[in-house]
Amino acid sequence: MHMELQNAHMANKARLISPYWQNTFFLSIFSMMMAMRLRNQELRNMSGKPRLTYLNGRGRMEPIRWLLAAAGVEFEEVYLETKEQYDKLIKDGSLLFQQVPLVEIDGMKMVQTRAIMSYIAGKYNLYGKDLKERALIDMYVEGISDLMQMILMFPFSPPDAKEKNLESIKERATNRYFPVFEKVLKQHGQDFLVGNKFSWADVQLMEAILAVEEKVPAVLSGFPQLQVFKTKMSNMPTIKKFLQPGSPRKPPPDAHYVETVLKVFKK
Ligand code: IBG
Repeated sequence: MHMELQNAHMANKARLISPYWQNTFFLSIFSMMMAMRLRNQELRNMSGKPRLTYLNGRGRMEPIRWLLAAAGVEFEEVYLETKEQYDKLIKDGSLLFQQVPLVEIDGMKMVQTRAIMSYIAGKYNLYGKDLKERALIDMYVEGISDLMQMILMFPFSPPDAKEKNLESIKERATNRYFPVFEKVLKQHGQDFLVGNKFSWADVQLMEAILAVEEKVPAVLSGFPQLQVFKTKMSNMPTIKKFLQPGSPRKPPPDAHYVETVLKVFKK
């Protein structure tokens, strides 16, 4: 009898205890499953499409769009329309220097246009075969970036400076930058700027040619090599696709775009 009582007592105790053990057991299974799900999501993200966060316009993101498109890489875009969206990115710690472009790629939150593009160029074999080719690509890309910087700032120039700034773009393209690439292409007689192979420099030059032509339609008239280069680039399948309507390529900046930039980044 005593034994029976004791057994009954134990059983009661076990019943009292069991919900607790059940709870912790299910809780740990649940958290393990959640952790696995998160890890899966992370892995899926890492092998998934890069995600670009910027305004719905060219600005500093456009050369990145060009490079990804030329490499045949699809990407997703998040457009900043309000200051609140931008402030939230800063608050979340997504922007290392509180600036966009932001590109989420391979599990990284990358900022700084130049770093982003070097990574993409390296990853997709558009960055030369050795350090010296890479150095040449860097020089060409930086030169073209300096020209593009003038085009980038143009929509923000005050009305009375527009004419003068347009003239500077034309002058720099014609007398400083385009002659360099005309000469390079003429000298080696190859289709691409560096190493007889399609590279980041070609993509950057193609973008610049089209951007300057939008402002100065006859700018290539004295550059026969660049005309041929432009035609060949336009026919590369990935670039051809990017130049077609409906691609992620953005239109030239308009008044609404300028307004949005000023609104989003207002201090
Ligand atoms: N060195 C950085 C890079 O290359 O990524 C500069 C990035 C940068 O200037 N980002 C701007 C920004 O986030 C947006 S592009 N500004 C907020 C801040 O507080 O600095 C702005 C821009 C446009 C067009 I649009 C021409 C020039 C700049």
